[in-house]
Amino acid sequence: MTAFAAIAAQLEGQAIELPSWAFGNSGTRFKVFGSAGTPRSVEEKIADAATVHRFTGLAPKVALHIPWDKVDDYAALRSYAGEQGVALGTINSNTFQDDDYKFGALTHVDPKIRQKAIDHHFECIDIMHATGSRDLKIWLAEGSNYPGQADLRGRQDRLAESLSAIYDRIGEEQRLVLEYKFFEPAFYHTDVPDWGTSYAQVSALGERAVVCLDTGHHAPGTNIEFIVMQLLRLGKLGSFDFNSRFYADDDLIVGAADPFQLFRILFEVIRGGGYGPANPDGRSEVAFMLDQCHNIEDKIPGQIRSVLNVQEMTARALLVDRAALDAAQQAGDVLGAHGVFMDAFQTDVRADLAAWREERGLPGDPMKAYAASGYQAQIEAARVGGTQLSWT
Ligand code: PSV
Ligand code: MN
Ligand code: MN
Repeated sequence: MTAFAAIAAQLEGQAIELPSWAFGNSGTRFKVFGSAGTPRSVEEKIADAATVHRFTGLAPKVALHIPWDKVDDYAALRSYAGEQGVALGTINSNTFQDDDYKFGALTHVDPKIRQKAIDHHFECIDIMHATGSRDLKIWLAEGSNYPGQADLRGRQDRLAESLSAIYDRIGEEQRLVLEYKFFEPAFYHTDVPDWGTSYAQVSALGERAVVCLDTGHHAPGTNIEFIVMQLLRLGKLGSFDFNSRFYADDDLIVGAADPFQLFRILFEVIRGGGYGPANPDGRSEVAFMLDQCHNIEDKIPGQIRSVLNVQEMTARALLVDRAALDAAQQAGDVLGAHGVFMDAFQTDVRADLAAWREERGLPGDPMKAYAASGYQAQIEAARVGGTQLSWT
């Protein structure tokens, strides 16, 4: 049996949730470029996400951002997604685009503004009941720009109180997932800047509160796989927002900037039991999601490339000979252990994965198959008139 054949079964059932906002136009503060075929409705975003799933078999769910994806009838949206072949996934709240939140939302000094932000999360929970979603993901754009501007401790206490009100409202089968980010839009301090703060806040809430690790939200040089290991060890890694960064929160295609880092992260995920298909019972509570924007490239192939990158690095991480690695580590064989690790990273699995896909009725090369499918030309011709959706 080849090394790939030995791990092939563990690729079965891998699922990577797509963000609805990846299909809208996006850009930087300098310019948002429009592109032909961009969705004009939530339904068109879902249809594009379902297309990524059809070509890859890897993306069975779409995450929504509220209010970007606000509709009147979420049950109908759920049925529409089902007809397209996908399910609705994580519901992301949004407290970063309302003037009332200039000085904070869940941390604001004014109880009326805090309650408004809490009510927004209650609305998200109602939506989750209609969409069948498990996770409420909270990222807070809260902080301050100048030393002395805010009472850091008071804000942390108010955050704990607000989160507790939200947590009390989620259903038995639902989870509260708290994302951290070290800076931006606030530049001096951020209220949930790191995994430790997120961990402290969710630990105070209870079992169904967990941490979201967005790979783009760390300072340069941070050992992200160490954080992955620690959160898994503590039973608090809830989900990933995958993307790539060179400088700050770049939101580039996962695995594009630093494929080796993605490999190291996925190795720790597997090692720590966070990758279901490699576990004896085939289960894991860690959700894989993308959080990306496609500013200059076509969005659907951008998402196809992304999920393939995650699958490819998962396969390579599964190839690590754990017994040999363990033996070398125990023996203090520094270069031997490193060699075992690098052998797996440097294995080209692309041909094996193409064959694996074909065996399952999927295109061997999803990028090529999408380009040849005519879908892009079809949406470009059909989606004229109306307003193209953008990231916000
Ligand atoms: C914030 O930078 C973030 O990573 C959060 O997950 C938001 O919900 C998302 O970006 C919006 O793209
Ligand atoms: Mn994110
Ligand atoms: Mn981000």
